[in-house]
Amino acid sequence: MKVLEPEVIHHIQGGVLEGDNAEKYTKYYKEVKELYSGRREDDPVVYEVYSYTKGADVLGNLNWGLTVLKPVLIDSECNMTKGHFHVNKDCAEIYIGIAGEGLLLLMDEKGNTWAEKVYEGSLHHIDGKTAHRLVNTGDRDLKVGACWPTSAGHDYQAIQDKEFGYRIYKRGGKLEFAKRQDHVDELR
Ligand code: M6P
Ligand code: ZN
Repeated sequence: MKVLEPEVIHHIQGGVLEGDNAEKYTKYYKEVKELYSGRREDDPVVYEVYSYTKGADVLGNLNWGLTVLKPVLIDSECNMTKGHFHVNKDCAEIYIGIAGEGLLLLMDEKGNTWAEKVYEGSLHHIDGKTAHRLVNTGDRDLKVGACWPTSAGHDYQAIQDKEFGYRIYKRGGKLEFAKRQDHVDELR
């Protein structure tokens, strides 16, 4: 029997994805500056996303991803990913906290917004109809692994049309949750 080396290695302890088939993109602050309420003059890296898949066009196949969210503040607002709904609402996703501390901001289709704490070992099942955004509330990189179907697709427009109900700030070491003006919590 042939015994092969894995195509990609996820160095869980302090590392990232490594291998010819691992992909990576880097988001700079200026590419996503409209996410935040305040402004910065410089242009730091805000997050990196690594991913690995095979046969993305085969229904039922999966992606593995790693998000590395930097511990930067934008005028006291905690750094966050863009966040998205899935285009295909039948596709759920699992997140696993790997390092750092943060919140997984979740929003249903009505706009109800809540959060789950993220830290090493925390597991999060994200329903296919629920928007999801990571927020780094700690002082070091927040690393989160993710597994989702290749057929899920990212719907960013729906988030621009109906933003998450809360912004998260850190002032004097304390978190503050600011409800958006037009937001009404119906369920939670
Ligand atoms: C995780 C997964 C990816 C997602 C990435 C960054 O790795 O959910 O699908 O692209 O986080 O999140 P976003 O696309 O919302 O910026
Ligand atoms: Zn997703």
